[in-house]
Order: sequence, then C-alpha cells, then structure tokens
Amino acid sequence: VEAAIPEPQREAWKKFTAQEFSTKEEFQAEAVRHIETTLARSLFNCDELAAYSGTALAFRDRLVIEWNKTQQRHTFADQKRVYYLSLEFLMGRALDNAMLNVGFKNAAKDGLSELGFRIEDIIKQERDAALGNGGLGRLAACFLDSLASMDFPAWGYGLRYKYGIFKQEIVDGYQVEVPDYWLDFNPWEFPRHDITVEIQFYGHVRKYQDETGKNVAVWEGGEIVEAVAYDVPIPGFKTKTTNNLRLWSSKAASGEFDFQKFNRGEYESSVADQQRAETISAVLYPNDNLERGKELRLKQQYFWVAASLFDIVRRFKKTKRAWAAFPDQVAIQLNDTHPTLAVVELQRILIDQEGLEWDEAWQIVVKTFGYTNHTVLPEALEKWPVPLFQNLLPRHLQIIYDINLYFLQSVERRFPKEREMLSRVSIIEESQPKMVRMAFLAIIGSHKVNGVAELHSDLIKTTIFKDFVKIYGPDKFTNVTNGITPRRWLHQANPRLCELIASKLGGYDFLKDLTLLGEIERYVDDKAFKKEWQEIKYANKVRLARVIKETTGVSVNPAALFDIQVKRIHEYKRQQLNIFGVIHRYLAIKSMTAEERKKLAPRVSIFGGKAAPGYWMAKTVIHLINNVGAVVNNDKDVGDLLKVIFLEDYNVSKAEIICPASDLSEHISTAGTEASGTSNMKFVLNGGLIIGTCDGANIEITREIGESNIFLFGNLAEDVEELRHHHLYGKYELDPDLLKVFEAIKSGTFGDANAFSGLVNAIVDHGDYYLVSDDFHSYIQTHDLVDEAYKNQDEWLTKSIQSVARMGFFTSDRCIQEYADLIWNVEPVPPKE
Ligand code: 8GP
Repeated sequence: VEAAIPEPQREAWKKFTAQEFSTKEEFQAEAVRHIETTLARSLFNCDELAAYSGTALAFRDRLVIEWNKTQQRHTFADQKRVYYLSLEFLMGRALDNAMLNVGFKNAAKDGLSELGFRIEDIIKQERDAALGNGGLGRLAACFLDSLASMDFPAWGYGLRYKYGIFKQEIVDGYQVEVPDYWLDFNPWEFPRHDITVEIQFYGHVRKYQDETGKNVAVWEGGEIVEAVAYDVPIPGFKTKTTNNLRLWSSKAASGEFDFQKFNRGEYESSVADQQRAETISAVLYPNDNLERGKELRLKQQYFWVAASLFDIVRRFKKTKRAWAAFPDQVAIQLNDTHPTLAVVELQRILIDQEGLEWDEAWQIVVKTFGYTNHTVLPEALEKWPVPLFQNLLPRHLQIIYDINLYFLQSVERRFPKEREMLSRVSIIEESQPKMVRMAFLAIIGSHKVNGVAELHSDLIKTTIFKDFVKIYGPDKFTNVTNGITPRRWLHQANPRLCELIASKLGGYDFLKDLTLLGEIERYVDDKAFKKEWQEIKYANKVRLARVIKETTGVSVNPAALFDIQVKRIHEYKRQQLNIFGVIHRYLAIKSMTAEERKKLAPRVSIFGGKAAPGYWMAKTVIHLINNVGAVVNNDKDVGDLLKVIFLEDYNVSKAEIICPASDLSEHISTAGTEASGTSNMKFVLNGGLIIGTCDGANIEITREIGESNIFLFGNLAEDVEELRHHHLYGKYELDPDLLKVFEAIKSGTFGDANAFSGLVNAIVDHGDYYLVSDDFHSYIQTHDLVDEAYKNQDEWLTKSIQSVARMGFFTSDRCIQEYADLIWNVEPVPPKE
C-alpha cells in the first residue's frame, strides 16, 4: 500500500508525522497550545473546565496516533475481528482512564500542578458518558477495555444518543428526571461525516421472477434516514492497541426530496422531516430489565443494526474473499436481543443483494453470530407485534417467516410426536396480535448462546429455553460468568489500595493478570500491612462521607459500618427488603436500653439508584427510603447509631467513589432473578464484604473467596416456584417482625401511610412475588451476624484481605478470553514493539 505513494511525498509526510508527547513539559506544551488555540482561551481566563478540555485534547491526540496505527495494523494482519453490538455502553468518564491506560497520569498531575490546577478537580469537570442503564451497559464498557488491553482486533457498535440516561434529582423525597444533554463538549468523539449509511424504513416488497426464473424480492419505497458514524478511541492498558467504538447518529437523508420541498416552499415540513429523522438517535430508553415495545425503539434497533452491518460487510468485501469465508473473518456478538435484527439483515443482504442461495446464506449467518442472554425475567424478554413489524420492516418480516418455517419443519421432522412443541418454539407467538419473539430468533440465528453466571446459564437451559436445548443439544448453550475491568474498578477507583498491593507484588502486572492478587494472601498476618489496609478503607469512607455531606447535608461518622446498596431500583433487586430491615433496626434501637445501645456498632445505610420513569413501585421505594432517612437522621435519640442516606444520581463516576468505601454491600435479589450482578464483584475487589442471596455471581464469588467470607441468607432458587405457588393457593403467615415494620409505616411514622400502601400490599395481599416476607427473618438474623463480626476488626480485616486476594477470577479479561475461545475463535494482534 505504501509503495503506491511516491517517495518524495512519503518523505515529506513522514518528516511531519504527529508525535506523542513523552515528558511532562511536552504534555504542558500540548495542553497549553490546545487551551490557547483550539479553545481560544488564555492564561487569564483559563478556568478548570478549560484546563480539563486542554488536558483531554492533549491526551486525545496521543490516543489518536495509536488508534490510527492500530487500525492499520489490524487491516494488514487481516485476521478475524470481533464486533460487539450493544444498544448500551455505560462508559463513564474517559480522561482518568486514558491517563492511566497510556501511563502518563503522574506527568499530567505534575504538569497541571505547575499550571495551577489539581488533577482531581480537573478530572471532575468531565461529564459521564452515560449511554446505558445499568449492568448490561457497564459490562459492554468493561469488555471494550479488556478487548483493547488484550490486543484483540475488536469494534464496538452502538447508538450516539443525544440524551443518555436521565439525571436523577431528589425533590421532597421524590425522584425527578432531568434530561442528560451531554454532548456540548465531548473531546472523545470524532464525527466521520464521510462515513454515512442510508437506512430504509416502511415501504413495500415487490416480488417477481427474473429472466433465469429465480425469485427476486425488492424492498421499495418508504423513507430513508442517514446514519453518520462517530468514533471513540478505546485505549488498552499497557499496550499501544487502541480500538474503536463506533456510534451512529441519525439525520435526514440529504436527498433530492428535501431540495424539492424547499423549492416548493415547504420549509417547515422539510425541517420537520429533519427533526423526525434526528429523533431516532435522540434518547436512550431508560428501562432496565423491562421492554415496553415502542415503535421508536424498534426503529432505533434497525437503524443501528443496518448501519453496523453495512459497515462490517463493506470492510469484509474489501478483502475480496468468497462469502463462505465471512464467518472466518467476522464474529458478531449480540448483547442481549436488542441487535437480533442483525441476523435477519445479514440474511437479507446475502440473498437479496448478493444473490446467495438461502441455505448457503443461512449457514454463514449462524456461524457469524453469538447471543448473550442477560435475564430470565419475563417482562424483559423482547417481543414485537407482527403488524408493527409488517409496517416498519416488511421485507424483514418475510424473512423471519421463512426462517421460522424452515426451523419448524426441521423440528417437526425430528420430533414428529411432539406437535405442541411447535407452537412453543415458534418465533411467532400465536397471540392477538401475533408477536415476534426476539430471543427465539436470536437462538436460532446464532451458533452459541450464553448466560452470564453459572446459575443463570443453568436456568435458561431448564426454563425459558428448555425446548431449544432438546432441539439443538446442550452444546449450543454455554456459560461465561461476567467480570469487571480492574483498571477502572481498582486502579482508577482505589489508587491507594492499588499502590499498596503493587508494593507487595513488585509492580502493577496484576492489573493485567488478576490471579496474581493471590500473592497478597501471604500478608494476612502482617500487622503493618493490615493497618495500612484498614487506613485506606477509612480514607475511602471519609471521601464518601464528604460527598454525602455535600449532596445531602447529612454528616455521617466514617467510623460507622457503611452498609451500601447501589444499583437500579427494581422489585426483584429488593431494595424494599433492605429498607424494611432498616426500619426494623430503627424500631429495635428505639426500644433498647442504654447498655444495649453501647454494644451496637453504628451504621450508615446508603442507597443509590435510578427508577425507570414509569415504574411506580420503584419510585415508591425511593420515596420510602428518603422518608425513613428524614425521620431517623433527625432522631436525636438515635444519633450516630443509625443514619439512612439516599445518594442521588448514582452513575459510573459516583460508583468509583462508592465501591471503595463499603464495609458491607447488599446483593439481595430473590434467588434466581439476578442473572449475575457485577457490582458485587466491584465491592469485593475493593475490600468490602457482602451480604447476599444465593443468586447470580454471588454463588461463584462464594466459591472463590470462601463461605466464611460472605454473609449468605434466604431461600434458594430451586424453592422459589413452590413458595410462590403456596402464597397464591395455600395459607401462609407473614413474618411477625415484618408485620411490626408494616405497623410502623401504617401508623404514619414515615409520613403519609397511603403513599406506601402499594408497597406493603404487594406483600400482604398480592402474593409477595419476590418473597420479601419469606426471607425477612433470615435477612435480619444475618445482619445480626454482621454486627457481631464487625466488632472483631482484626478478623474483619482478614476476611477483607482474603477476599480481595481470591477475586482474580472476576476480571473481564478472563471473561473475554472465554468468549474468544468458546464463541468467537479469534486471536489477538499484539503490536510489534
Ligand atoms: C443485567 C442483569 O440484570 C445483571 O444481573 C447482569 O449482571 C447484567 O445484565 C450484565 O450481564 N441485565 C439487564 O440489564 C437486562 O437483561 N436488561 C434487559 C433489557 C434486556
């Protein structure tokens, strides 16, 4: 390729090719140049935001240089690439991550300090890139970090929402949603106005036979929207590999149509078209573990999938290979069912546009895709009404019908005696209206299906996808237990703990091979080490206490036991169980003697998390937590023994402060409902103990760190179904302690009791689906054990250190290696040093 460019031209270019800064002074020169020229600011009006911007741009330049080289290297290597399709990437802030991953944070710190700024203040200027709801989106972000850090040739594909997840404000104890317009200054994205794809919607299908007698389908008419690429560099840790995250933004197609409208003087309606097009990528749907079936959501899905596949196919075609080689060059992972249309779109491209026969095309499709399931909750499983599909994507619906037909025929041949199975496994649900079941389409269109923790992967095989295990055999289904990136969740979030560990392990290699953490277990009896460990936890609690004071006005004692539950608010995650437990504790304290009170360890119960705007029950839980806080925190009689905090607007950057500050965190979902959980891993990795149910990854965490290092309680997944049945059809009594809590609520102790009647009635009158009452006693007892254990600080510290030492398994690097081996069959492309 290089040879095609004339020698003198090459020489001239190379003389001036961009160089990376490599000293503090060079960093300062770059930052100041950007502040003065890119931002048009000066020494006299450079505030912290401008200093952030200059720093970010200086680091961005560094990333871009490696990013360009990486993309070239990957093209030359001509190896199989991974494409991670996700509607959500919950990235958080980029600057600190970039500084740490390229290894230049100290230079920047000193350089900024000489210019009169503190690096912590500068980092805080950045807004979170919050293009996700919760665990599913954050997992995608951790995966990008691992893929780059491990030198895999990989791209992420997503949507460039103008509004990410809303900002949460708490007003009079209620959640209020404020739009998150985050793009006014985003130095991390590169608009690629030259990379656009036209995306078609609506219209109709014309079928005919061509000269050779072949059946041809043409999708005609409808409307065209343009997808524009925005690229975000993803730097690996201690490697030059810098991968790409491509986010698509929608705009009106700049076609003749508009022009004619303008000429006809229809200015307003032409602008309206523009806005309608832009609506597609305008906003992230703020639901976690819930699908609402809105047309705009399906439009988002097709828009993103069609643009991404066009891009992937275009890249493949440049290699001039035969189509049969496609799955040897391309692995596409479906992050949940949101991108399942990609299966149909690839089949459409191959048969309608490239002229392949159905069977040949279908083999390519199935070999290309893998599907990750993230939930068994029925309300989260995607289904789309057939009439909506028919209208929006008529050709795709036809192809889905054909996929279904061939699939059902093969099932019928193999299981002729099981006719009821056909309707159970059909992609089309025979309801009114008929529905397209996206999970079934994803299974049929992929060669591997995985769950995200062992229990979850077992559950999908025995419940929602049982028939498919019978049809395809068990090998199509596998498990890849989730992980987290230690770069963000230890190195960045907890620099002091990281440094202490590094001092014992002789460097930071453990951040790339987390199993090396095992070595620190040798220091569990080392007094000085333990003391430092304890001091670091305390300092992290002080840091969180400061944030609590600033945002809620409440002073909390950093010496108290910090008991934290932060995650999306959802009935299955059972924040209601936690707050009922807190009320129980409050009532207990109120009836204690002075002697008894002395023996009790002071507690701070901290909650955080967003409720989906339309999820009334979740909002009621937030309201109750805040009202309990208002009563307890102002009860002089209770003082430091109990404080209840709701931290507003929980997000990635807040999590980085919260996770290192827990003594105890809560992962207390009804057994069998939380697919994995990943904050459980973040808290343990930062030396906090956890209380939890036998659910999701809690089970594997227990196996790794040892049963004596975790507080497990509650019913097991295998007993849940029977208990629920019993609630509905048998006689059962509610837990007496829980009833006392309800009495307190009903008597108005925490404000207007009517506000909380729905919450209470779900348990008292409506079958207690999430088994709050069944688990209450065990929960309270286990908290008593926590109180006891916390009194012995030395033993607590031992548990903390042992747990961290044994967390190596939960790095997302391990996870990505498993995907690479089990599902993608891809190899890294390491940079030549
Ligand atoms: C989440 C799971 O709830 C969580 O346990 C898991 O750790 C995380 O995915 C990453 O695997 N699932 C979802 O957010 C989810 O399924 N959302 C539905 C809309 C698809």
